[in-house]
Amino acid sequence: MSERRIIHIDMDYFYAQVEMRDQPKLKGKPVIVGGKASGRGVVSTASYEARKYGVHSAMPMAQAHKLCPDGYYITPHFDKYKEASEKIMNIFRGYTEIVEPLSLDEAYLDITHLVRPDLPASRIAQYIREEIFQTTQLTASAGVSYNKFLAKLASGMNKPNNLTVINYHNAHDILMNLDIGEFRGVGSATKKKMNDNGIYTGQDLYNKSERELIHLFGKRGHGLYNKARGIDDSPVKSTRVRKSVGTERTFATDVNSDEEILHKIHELSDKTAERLARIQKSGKTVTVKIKTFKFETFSKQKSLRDPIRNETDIYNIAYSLYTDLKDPEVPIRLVGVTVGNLERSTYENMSIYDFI
Ligand code: TTP
Ligand code: MG
Repeated sequence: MSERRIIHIDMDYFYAQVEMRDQPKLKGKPVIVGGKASGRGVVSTASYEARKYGVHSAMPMAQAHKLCPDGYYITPHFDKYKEASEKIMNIFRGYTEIVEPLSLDEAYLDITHLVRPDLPASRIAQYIREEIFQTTQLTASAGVSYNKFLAKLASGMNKPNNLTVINYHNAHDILMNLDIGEFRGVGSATKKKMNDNGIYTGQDLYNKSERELIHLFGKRGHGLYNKARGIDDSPVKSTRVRKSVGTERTFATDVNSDEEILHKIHELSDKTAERLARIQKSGKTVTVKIKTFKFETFSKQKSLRDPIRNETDIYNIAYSLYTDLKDPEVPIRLVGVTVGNLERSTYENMSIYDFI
């Protein structure tokens, strides 16, 4: 398999972080999100402050209460987590089409095609983390490497709010020192069997022959042998084809000035063009959305004969849609520009972003 660049992104203490964002008095406090302590509720997750008390995911709530009696206990708000999740997945898809979500808060991204000598994978990962924070006010950790196994390992190494790179220089040392339980696919039963056979670390695993591992673990033996060597050829499996690319912004205060709103639409058209260029797509529909100060949403769409992707074309159409849509009396709080009905770009409709 040729050289790849993979990012694994995982939000930090996800449910708890969302709750702490929305209730600032919880900042820096031990926060535990989960079911009720009565009955059989378990911990969904805990803030890092609560983890210091030994509280962790899947622990019975009653036990968490014993370990951390002064913690702040919150029942989950799944709609909020879902909303944040959609936002981050949307950000990922603005960078690459090859996104494999693993859960609400976690995904693999194959960004091989985006990397350039002046734009290393780690910088792209940093941009993604920044965009997540700007959009959701939540922090994420990222791991960057040349395969999925190592990217995921990396993202967990310096949590929370960090970026970790595993490359050909440091991979071997990291793997040799790794507890055997940290290898992907090694659950508690396998871990016990490993320990029974004298395997406690990556180094111990590395020292076993492939034949021995196949003898002990059957079909999985080959994969384990490779993991100890940092080899993992599994592809990032994207789960859906992207149908549109859009960007939206909420104003700090409700706005009624056409000049200001059109300025924003110009920026959003630029941003959308940039995203289209990254994924090498053009689209045949442009949609402008506005949300009024009363939270009513209106949108208007135009379908085109030929696909477009450059910032000027997008802006021109968005401009006319906006003038049709906007009521001069009504201040707005949010504006969005989306290009849909996507297809692969041809040279003629490329934008300046293709040449920088
Ligand atoms: P994780 O990413 O495993 O954990 P986390 O984001 O809370 O913390 P971190 O990544 O910083 O270690 O899981 C994501 C969310 O999934 C988590 O916030 C809550 C939910 N979850 C459960 O409901 N039950 C579980 O057993 C686990 C592991 C997670
Ligand atoms: Mg997480």
